[in-house]
Amino acid sequence: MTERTFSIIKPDATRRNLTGAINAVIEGAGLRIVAQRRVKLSEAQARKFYEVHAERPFYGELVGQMTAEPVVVQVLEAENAVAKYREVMGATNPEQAADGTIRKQFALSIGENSVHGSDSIENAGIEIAQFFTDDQIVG
Ligand code: DAT
Ligand code: MG
Repeated sequence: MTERTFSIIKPDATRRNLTGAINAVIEGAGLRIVAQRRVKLSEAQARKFYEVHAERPFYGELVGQMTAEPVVVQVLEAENAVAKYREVMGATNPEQAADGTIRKQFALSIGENSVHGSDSIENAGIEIAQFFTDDQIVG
């Protein structure tokens, strides 16, 4: 079934001019970029987006990194988009990411790991709605 997932190209990647290279991997895997915008996250936006991690020791560092420089927020569409993008991204820790994945190719560390992707269909819907209205998504 055609599905949508939410993606962020993180500051470590936008800073190194990797937006196009990452989009090439995304599109090469058959995911369609059906919405995309460059934005500098406010601290409130980043805290809300990652609020499930609020109690984790790295939360402050994560919010700091996500707000340091612009990000690119995206909606990706494909069959099984959520699982497919998780596969294309690779493991959270780039040392454990498979060859050819975005994180294996581009991530600097477990924290600066270049991309975010939703971990469930339900969260994809919640995350997309934080950044895009329906009319901004053109499938
Ligand atoms: P993912 O981004 O693969 O879904 P996650 O949801 O567990 O991973 O964590 C969200 C982000 O938090 C992750 O992309 C980078 C940061 N993070 C996770 N674990 C970390 C750790 N042990 N040290 C530093 N940052 C971490
Ligand atoms: Mg996650």
